[in-house]
Order: sequence, then C-alpha cells, then structure tokens
Amino acid sequence: MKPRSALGIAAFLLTGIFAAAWPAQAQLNLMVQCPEDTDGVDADGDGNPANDIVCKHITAGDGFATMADGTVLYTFGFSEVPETVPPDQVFAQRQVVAEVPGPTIVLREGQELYLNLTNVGMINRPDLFDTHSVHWHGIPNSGSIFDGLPESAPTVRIGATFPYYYSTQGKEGTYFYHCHVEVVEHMQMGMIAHIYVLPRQDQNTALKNSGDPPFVGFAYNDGDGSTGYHVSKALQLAGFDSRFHQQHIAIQNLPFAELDDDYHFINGRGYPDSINPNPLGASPENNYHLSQPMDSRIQANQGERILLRIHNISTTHLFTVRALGLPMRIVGLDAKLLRNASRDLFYETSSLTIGGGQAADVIIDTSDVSPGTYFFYTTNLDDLINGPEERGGMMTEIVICPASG
Ligand SMILES: [Ca+2]
Ligand SMILES: [Ca+2]
Ligand SMILES: [Ca+2]
Ligand SMILES: [Ca+2]
Ligand SMILES: [Cu+2]
Repeated sequence: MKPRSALGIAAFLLTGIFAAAWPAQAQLNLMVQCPEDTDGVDADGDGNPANDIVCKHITAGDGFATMADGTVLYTFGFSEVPETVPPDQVFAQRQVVAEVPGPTIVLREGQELYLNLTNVGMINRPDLFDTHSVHWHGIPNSGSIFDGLPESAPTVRIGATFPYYYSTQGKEGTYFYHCHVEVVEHMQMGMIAHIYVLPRQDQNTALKNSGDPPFVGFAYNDGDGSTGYHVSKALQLAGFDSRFHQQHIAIQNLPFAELDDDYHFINGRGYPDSINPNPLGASPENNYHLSQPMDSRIQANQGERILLRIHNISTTHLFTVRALGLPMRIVGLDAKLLRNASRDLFYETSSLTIGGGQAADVIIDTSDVSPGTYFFYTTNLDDLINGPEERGGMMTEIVICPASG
C-alpha cells in the first residue's frame, strides 16, 4: 500500500468529525418508491402475474478499492442497500461502501425496474457537493427525465433519493450503467456497473431443450436457439489511472488532459485477483467493507456453450481481447442481435476490438475444445499490468473441464 499524503490524512481526519455529526441527521426522510404489481398481467411471461416489478435501492458515494498489487485507490461508486437497512439508517450504515463494479442488475424482458438512487455524499471529500445520477447506456428510455444526463435530466443531490423508472419490453440484451455527472471524472472514479435483460425466449422450454445439454438461456430472442448458452459471465473492461485517484484524495487538481489508466482490470480486478472466487478489497481505508465483490473466472464442461457479456467502459482506452485457443462467435453488439430479416451477421473471430461505450455478446462453443485452462486477455501488452507490476492487468481464465458424460 502506498503512503497517504498529508492532505489525504487531513481528509481522513475530517471524515471522523463529519461521521460523528451524522446521527443528528438520522431521521432524514428517505423516500424509496416500490409499487406493487397488481395489474393481473404476466408482463415477463414467466407464468406469475405479480412479479413483473423489480425494485432496487442503491447509493452513490465513495470508498477505496484495492488493486491487484495491493495499492489502495480512492473511488466513487454505487452500492446496493440491503433490505435489512431501515430508511433512517441508510446514511449511518451505507457510507464508504462504494463497489467496483457497482451492483449488477439482471432483469427479465417485460419487467419494469424502479431503481432508487440515494446520494450519501463523499465522506472522504466533505468539501465536495457533487450530485450523482444513473445513466443506463443504450436503453430507449421511458422519458428523458430518467436518462441521468445532467443537461437534460435531474441529478441527485446529497441527501436526496430519485426513483429511476425503466420498461424492458423488447429491450433484451447486454448493457451497462454509470453515473453521468462530470462523466469522465465520476466514471474514472468507479461509478460503473453491469445491467442486462434476459430475453423472453428464456420462457420457451422447447427451444431450451433443443440444446444438448438443454440450454440455460439465450442471449437474444433469436427464434431458433442459435444464441443458447449453458454458462454465462458478464465481463466489464475498464481501468484506473492511479495518479488521478491519488490527486483526488489529496484534494489536488485532477489531471484530466494526461488521463491514462495504469491499472487495467475485468470486473474491477487485475489478474490474478480476477480469478479469486471471493469478494475482495476489505482495506482499513474502506472500513473493511469488500469493495470488489465480483470475480471473472469462467468454468464450463466440454461441449457446453459459454456466453460472455462484454463491455468496455474505460474513459481512456480501446481494448482488443481474445480467448487464445477458443473460438469466439459474435452474436450481438450494443444490445442488438446481429441479425435482420434477411441476413445472419454473426461472425467468428479470434479477437474482438471494443471501444469505450460498446458492448458485445460472444458465444464460445467448447464442443471441439480440449479440456484445460485458457486465458481471456487483452492483446494490448501494456495493459497487462497492475501499475508498476509488469504482469497482471486485464486477464482472466476460462477453465474447460472434461465432459461429464
Ligand atoms: Ca411475471
Ligand atoms: Ca404484472
Ligand atoms: Ca467533481
Ligand atoms: Ca496503456
Ligand atoms: Cu457521480
């Protein structure tokens, strides 16, 4: 771990004073919207008319993430509020709990999402009064008010809660969400997360049984099972520029023009942390809260199909990724099936180049693959680093086990 700067220590001490003052605010009236599903209509087609409304309550605040070489970096981020936390305890219990990536949200097509966002403030930067927002990148919104773009939509002030509303009918696919306030800064600081919508075709048992073994689900409503999979994993490609994060906690000018990530990761972790199945990042700076809950190791049996939901949410880098020795078929781009009425546009490739803000759905068919451990990694060699460590970075493992027979 790197030593804190004097200003960082000052900010840390201020935190204590600030935190001690919070109980006086504990009665803050926090409004979380969550209507009941009483319409009698089974909107997602799963047979239950009363489970089509999904409610989530997340906070936006700050925290500290631990890089694969042990370096602790100051972050902004989202975190889900457990149902056991009563509204008047959200501020007392849910500060300095930012996670990278933020809470993963998975919906069934047809469901409606009420996503309540509470801004709990950046307790380690009490001089800041930044607002936050949720921008669900790529979704056709129910109204521009839910877009999270500060120029056209409300953003959430410290102490406030805003209910974002989304409908998902006809919108299956792989997306991501992020804060759109001071967007380069807040995304670089870690306000990035997975969100994806499972297709209505997942309710089609006959099509599932067309797989051998039967498919667990499909990437899209493809009509013929061609995007069926047995194992799926969401992979978020991004990185941190450590100088930016260190300048931030030191309350110094932020080096926007020189922004250049030096810690590259998948789901918030560089290799080999990326294959650790446990939640990580419980540093003293982060009050021992686990800041990086999500691994990116993938395991399948020979003969199964793997769906990778990949997106690049970096503020500084394009990435080229490959799964050496494994065939990749691109079946979706930017939350759209790569097919139209007259043409199948799927393609086989050994590498995928993906820019910031793009998403891709990749199917790996392991039928003709020998059991063993394969590597999924960026071919940008200077991104296979954990800061000063020359090995690590944007890499994970795909383990193919012998067919269970
Ligand atoms: Ca339902
Ligand atoms: Ca309903
Ligand atoms: Ca700012
Ligand atoms: Ca680089
Ligand atoms: Cu923000």
